[in-house]
Amino acid sequence: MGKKAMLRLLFIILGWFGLLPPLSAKPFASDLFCKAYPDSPACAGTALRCSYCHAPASQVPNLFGATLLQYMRDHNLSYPTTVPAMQEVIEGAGAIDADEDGFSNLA
Ligand SMILES: [Ca+2]
Repeated sequence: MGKKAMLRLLFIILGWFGLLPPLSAKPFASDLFCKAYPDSPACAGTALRCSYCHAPASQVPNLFGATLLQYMRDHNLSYPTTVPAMQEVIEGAGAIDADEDGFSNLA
């Protein structure tokens, strides 16, 4: 048995016994959001829903998600990977009135 086949067999055995982490990890942004805003009702007792920033059952951003992306582009910010960076993006994009109803996104 070759080295590649041995590794494949090892992963199969480890996966069989549930010793490998799940391949589909929890979305990073929702974890970071709830660390940045632990008192947010959106994080109360549950993970932040994907629909907070994405269209249902897709990776396509909804209006708020699109506003976040636009804010990052406009301010030359990369995707937030720390709590302060997430707070900067949320608070910056939150001050915008994306749907033009007269209230900011976070109002
Ligand atoms: Ca609004």
